[in-house]
Amino acid sequence: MILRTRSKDLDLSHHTHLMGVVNVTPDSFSDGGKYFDAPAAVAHAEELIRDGADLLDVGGESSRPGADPVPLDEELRRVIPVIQELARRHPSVPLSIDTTKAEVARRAMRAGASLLNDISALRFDPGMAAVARETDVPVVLMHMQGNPRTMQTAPSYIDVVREIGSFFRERLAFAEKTGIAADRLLLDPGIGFGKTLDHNLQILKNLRALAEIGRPLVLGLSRKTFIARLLADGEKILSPQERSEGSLAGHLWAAAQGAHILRVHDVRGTRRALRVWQAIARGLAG
Ligand code: 8Y4
Repeated sequence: MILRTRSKDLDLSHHTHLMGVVNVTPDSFSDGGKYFDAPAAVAHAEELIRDGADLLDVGGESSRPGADPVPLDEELRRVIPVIQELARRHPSVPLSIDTTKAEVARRAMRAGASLLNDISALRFDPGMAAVARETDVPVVLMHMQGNPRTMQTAPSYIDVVREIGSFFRERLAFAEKTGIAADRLLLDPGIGFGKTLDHNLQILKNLRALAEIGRPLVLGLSRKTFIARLLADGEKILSPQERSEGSLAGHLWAAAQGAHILRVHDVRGTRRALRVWQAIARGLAG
């Protein structure tokens, strides 16, 4: 499965790709806002590139449960300078823009981004499908029940894996109808987006069924709440930094089930663990 981007072609069949998370938000839930200003975000992104990130996901709107939306001008002010500088310094590293706003996506592509990561799967902004079609970039279609402000209130499914499968088929049909080529579409079950702990575990357990739809699977579970819940010790909820081993366990599981791209904070640790895991899976070094 080869994904063509403006920066480079990604051959997703040979190894699990790592998408490094570059948060450009003051309330970034796992980096404590350390990387808000553009030079600091660029420096963090460059560390992820050195650590072996295959691509980077740049986002300026926190998607944490309960988070408030960010106004357009503020989101642009955060992400555009970072994308511009990274595209100039690292033209062969594909940059994905994490946004649900068509105008942010359009300006990000002009600034050098080469993928669209829309957690609403082209549903929140009626102009988004046209931007995707016109810029011709690969698009991640992520599943979410509800919206980021309300999604964790009362997630409810009869069969979460089947419902996500139906959602994927509906969004693939919508995207193709608006003129986005099928070979540019990626799917993501949206761990934590309108899901209980058990929903997240059901999805991970049955990832193969979703991979069988035939489009590359993107998965984000790094430092998410479900890991803290599994590792909770009494009342004390683990901080994002304390969720690293749990995240790694989830990432290795997802890779084993055929996930193509993992959206991770700890690129270096995940890359090193995957190298060992993949050598064993192949029964060959190198
Ligand atoms: C619960 C806990 C819910 C944390 C959300 C979060 C994903 C993503 C994020 C993902 C794709 C986060 C932007 C960070 N998660 N994009 N974005 N897939 N494609 N939020 O799973 O961890 S936001």
